[in-house]
Amino acid sequence: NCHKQSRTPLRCATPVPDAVASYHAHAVGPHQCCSMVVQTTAAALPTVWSVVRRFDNPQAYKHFLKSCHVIFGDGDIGTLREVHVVSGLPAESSTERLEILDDERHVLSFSVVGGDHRLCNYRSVTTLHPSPTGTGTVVVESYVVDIPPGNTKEDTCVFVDTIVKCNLQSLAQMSEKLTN
Ligand code: A9S
Repeated sequence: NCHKQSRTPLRCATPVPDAVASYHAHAVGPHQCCSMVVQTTAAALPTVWSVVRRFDNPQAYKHFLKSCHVIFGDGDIGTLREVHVVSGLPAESSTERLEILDDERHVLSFSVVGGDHRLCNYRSVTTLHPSPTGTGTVVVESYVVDIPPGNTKEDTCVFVDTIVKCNLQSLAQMSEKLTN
């Protein structure tokens, strides 16, 4: 039972390259929180992107997911997927809409539009950047989400940051194996 949030002009701070900074500048409502996770990997950007861009196959690196079915669309913006979650989390399933898929700028964004879980109005943006050291890739993922009733902003960010960190660590590991 998610409600539409009225968005205030508050913005999430964004220490990322200028070209993609606007993608990570979320409008954050009064009962929402936002955060960002950065992960570096030795894997080449095209390799990492080949994993990230597969909106139909998030369970390849998101180990909290046990299955994913595309329920509408063919990979373009607006495609809907339904993911099912492994046991042990306060969630069963999530319905997610592809919002941005930019193969030139390496940007993927999806929003949560339904399902059986507590993360109402979740939206994330993932961008890839060539590492400033010359080899490897920097992955930046930011999100905004409603603070569930009974939780604090801090709780919510710790919970979601933990999931996103696990996902990005697993993405890095997987991409490094594909590179070698
Ligand atoms: O899938 C992601 O990229 C990120 C997150 C935070 C996903 C969260 C989740 O899918 C669960 C893992 C099931 C946890 C949702 C939407 C709700 C949860 O409670």
